[in-house]
Amino acid sequence: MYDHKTIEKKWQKVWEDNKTFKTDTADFSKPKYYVLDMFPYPSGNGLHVGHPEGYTATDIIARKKRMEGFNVLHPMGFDSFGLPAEQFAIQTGHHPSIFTQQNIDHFRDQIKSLGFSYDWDREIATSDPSYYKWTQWIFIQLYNAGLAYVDEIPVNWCPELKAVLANEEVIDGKSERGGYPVIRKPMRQWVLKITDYAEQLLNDLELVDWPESTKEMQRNWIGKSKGANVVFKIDGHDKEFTVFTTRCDTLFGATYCVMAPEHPFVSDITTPKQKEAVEAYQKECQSKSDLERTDLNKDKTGVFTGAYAINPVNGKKIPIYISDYVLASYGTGAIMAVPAHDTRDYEFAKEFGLPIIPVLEGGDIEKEAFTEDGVHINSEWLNGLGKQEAIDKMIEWLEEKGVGEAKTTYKLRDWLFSRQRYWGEPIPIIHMEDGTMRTVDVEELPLELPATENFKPADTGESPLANCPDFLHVEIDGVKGVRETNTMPQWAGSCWYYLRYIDPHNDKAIGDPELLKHWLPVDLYVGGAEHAVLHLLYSRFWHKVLYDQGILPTPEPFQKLFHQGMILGSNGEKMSKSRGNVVNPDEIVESHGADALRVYEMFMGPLEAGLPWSTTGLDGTRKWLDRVDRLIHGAVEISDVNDHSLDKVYNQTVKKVSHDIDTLNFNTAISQMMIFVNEAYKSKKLYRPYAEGFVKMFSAFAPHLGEELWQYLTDSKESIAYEPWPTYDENALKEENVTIVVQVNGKVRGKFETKQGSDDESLKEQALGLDSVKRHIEGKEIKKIIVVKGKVVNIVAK
Ligand code: ANZ
Repeated sequence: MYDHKTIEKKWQKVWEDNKTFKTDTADFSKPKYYVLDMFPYPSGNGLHVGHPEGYTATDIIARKKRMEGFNVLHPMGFDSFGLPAEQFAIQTGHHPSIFTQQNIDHFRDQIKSLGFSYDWDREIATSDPSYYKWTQWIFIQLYNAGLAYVDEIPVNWCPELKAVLANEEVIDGKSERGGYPVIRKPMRQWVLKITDYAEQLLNDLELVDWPESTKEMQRNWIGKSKGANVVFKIDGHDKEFTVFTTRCDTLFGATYCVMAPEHPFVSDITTPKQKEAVEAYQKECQSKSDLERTDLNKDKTGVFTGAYAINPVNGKKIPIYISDYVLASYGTGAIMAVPAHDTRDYEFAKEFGLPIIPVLEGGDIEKEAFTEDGVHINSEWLNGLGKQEAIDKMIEWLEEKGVGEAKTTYKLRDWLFSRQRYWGEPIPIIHMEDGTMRTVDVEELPLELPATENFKPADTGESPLANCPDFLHVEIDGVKGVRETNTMPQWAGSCWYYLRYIDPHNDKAIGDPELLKHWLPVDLYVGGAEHAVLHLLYSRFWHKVLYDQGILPTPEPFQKLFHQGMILGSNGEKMSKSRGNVVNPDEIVESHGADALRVYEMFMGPLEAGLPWSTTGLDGTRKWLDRVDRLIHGAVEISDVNDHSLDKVYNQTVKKVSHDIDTLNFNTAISQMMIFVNEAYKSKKLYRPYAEGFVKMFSAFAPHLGEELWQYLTDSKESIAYEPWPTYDENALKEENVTIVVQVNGKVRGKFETKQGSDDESLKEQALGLDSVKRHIEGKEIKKIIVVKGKVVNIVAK
């Protein structure tokens, strides 16, 4: 058994001392390859066995690309602002900055113990002022471009966390982190206008090589919907309101309207008789999340406002209700209800005894809404038309009468960007006494977080920074002002960190434009699918803004994206402290070694699959590494003469391993290496170039043992990291025999069958062995033998 503890430490020290994996990003002489991991949030729990899964995958690719002659950028850093550090700090009384630094140090040690080939000189932490200086700088660019604004809006307020959460952070009415209840509450907030980019974010998904499921999630999140706005007058009021509908062709079937309980008209139009019921209902809805409200299976609830709308196509008076199934934040916050053809409207109409008028032929509206296509009926001048024709005709009519228009709506909302928290980037804005707002001068960045001990959020939702008078009060040219006290959400730092790695120490710009131009986009990005609509949408948005400003050279940040699956507990359930099934990577590094952990995680199954941990599997992997170690260390003869016994399997192995790494099929690459090792043992002889080629491939997976074996095999003092990746001979792979024609002095004298890819020596030997050939060279001297591979052996004899 090889001594993993000694050799792993040894090689980690060599790499560190020699800066083996330092990248010169200004070296444009080689093709570039930028391979990126989603950087970790340095939690107090330390590294999880899930982290090394993606990190090993990218490390194998980085190592292969280096050996193929690419200039590889493979960095690592820490997403170190955010709620958990602050929660922990509040619970334990430790300052988040100290706690975060300890966690980063611990994470870095753990990551280094796994032998990843990161360029540590590029390490970044989002909570480092030299980093967040540029996060603040980007915010100023957004602000100056009119993409950051303040609004009084109903937000997702989590009383337990004392924080406002983005829609993306609320799942089933609970906070994504912690699972605490979330209510709706109006508050003054910073918002980023991601909606301005809805169309580009949607269209440019075409440009990238991403999992289709992730693209689809982004498409759904953006939620483009083509339809029409229709204006309804309110009976007895001079007010009118607008509804958004995707089916304006069903307007003749609209038998009532529904406003969201928060719709600004509700209090005005509600009759005195209905007031009490309406207000009680509004209050009830406050605590429900959008998701709960739109749940299809939920019983429909609502209240009549007492007011009536006038249907513009037929002048009919139809009642206006409020109901929570209509969301304030989508479309116009009001709908026309067509119960005959919309399921939710149907249920509501049944519940409240409202008329149901079919306007499409088909179905049985006694039983349920008919939501399929049908020819129009009960619709005067639309009768007989199909769906699209009727929609077109209705839009034409609405526009002509001035009571509506074609309209495209998006589900995407502007990004709620402020948090009432301490542990985040201060928003670089000053509110002046004269009512104006200004950005902090760029020369003054970073606007550092004040070092306060008083970082607990207030119950009011006011940010802890409001408790720091030195931070708060400023005077500019004699005018007093107060700083913005909200901080940025955790997503801010991770929106652009991949840019900073390219030029991490630049204090004049986010990055040198030449370097950004050379290195963008990221060629391969690997990380969890849970980021499909959060981080991955936000960073595309920022990237596009900076692209539009000419700061970045590409419209998209990440060319290829891959999601690794989750490593589950041995019981097949998610690893969690409460289940007691968490595997600690430190223990595995200690007991089996980092190489074993790496190879095991890559061998568990397809990278994208969720797979259960198995201790026997890990033991088996370690045994295989020992077998490889013995193979090179004398279990078979390493020979300088090729006996050809391994020609085929070696070339097959190079081909398959190379291909499988490129397509991230690491498990099958390992299987192929196992086949090679078995064949080598059977053959008892291993041709030296094959041993070397194998060790090179192996070193991408198990770099410590790989280096050790390389040193033993070649006496090289150099790291294997920049040795050329092995190549293979396609001919050696061919199964079929070929017929070789043998000529003597230009005349055909015989032929023979032989294995494809046989080398010249063996072809000559076989040719000279033929009886028909022997006859023609008898007594002559062989001057020359010319071999045309796979075809002819030409013997010149005199
Ligand atoms: C009348 C109608 C008739 C509708 C019909 C559908 C079918 P998507 O595709 O998701 O955009 N709607 C509009 N605004 C809403 C809101 N704020 N809250 C809840 N529902 C809302 O859906 C658009 C459809 O959802 C709209 O078209 C509207 O109902 C409803 F046979 O209008 B429809």
